[in-house]
Amino acid sequence: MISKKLETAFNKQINEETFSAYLYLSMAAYFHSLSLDGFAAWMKMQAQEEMSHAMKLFNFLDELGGRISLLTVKEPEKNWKSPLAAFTAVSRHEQYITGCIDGLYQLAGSEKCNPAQIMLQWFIKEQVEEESTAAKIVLRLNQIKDNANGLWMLDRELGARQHKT
Ligand code: OFO
Repeated sequence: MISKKLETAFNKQINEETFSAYLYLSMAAYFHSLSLDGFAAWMKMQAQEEMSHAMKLFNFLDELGGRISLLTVKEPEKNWKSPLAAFTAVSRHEQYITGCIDGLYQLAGSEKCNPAQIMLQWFIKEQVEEESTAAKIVLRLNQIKDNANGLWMLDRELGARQHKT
């Protein structure tokens, strides 16, 4: 059985992950508007990954006998001033999500919920990867600056992203 406090926090995290999916889909639309279809494909894949995170939490809360309660998903931004600004926003967002996961993990500890702590270790590791990937792309975009060829090459590279196995 899961405590009410932890149940509420899990429901909030389901909402955060769903918002992440929504934010990245909005970025996909932004990149399509710039004809950067590789960037857009990367974002669409990221959005799918975020929905799989939401579902992991959803299924886990259900298994633990918690009551799932879906909250309003806020409207994401629609425009960024450049690809660099968009990926800087990704990087900041992932740092924010890491903070949410860390808080949830600590709450699972103080509520003495070992299964939740064990499950959340997967998310802790995942956040290391999410932050590192975003930081690397921000670095590349900073190096590219206004170089159209560099942007085009990165677009091709990001478009080749494969689903995680
Ligand atoms: Fe779910 O990791 Fe990003 O937000």
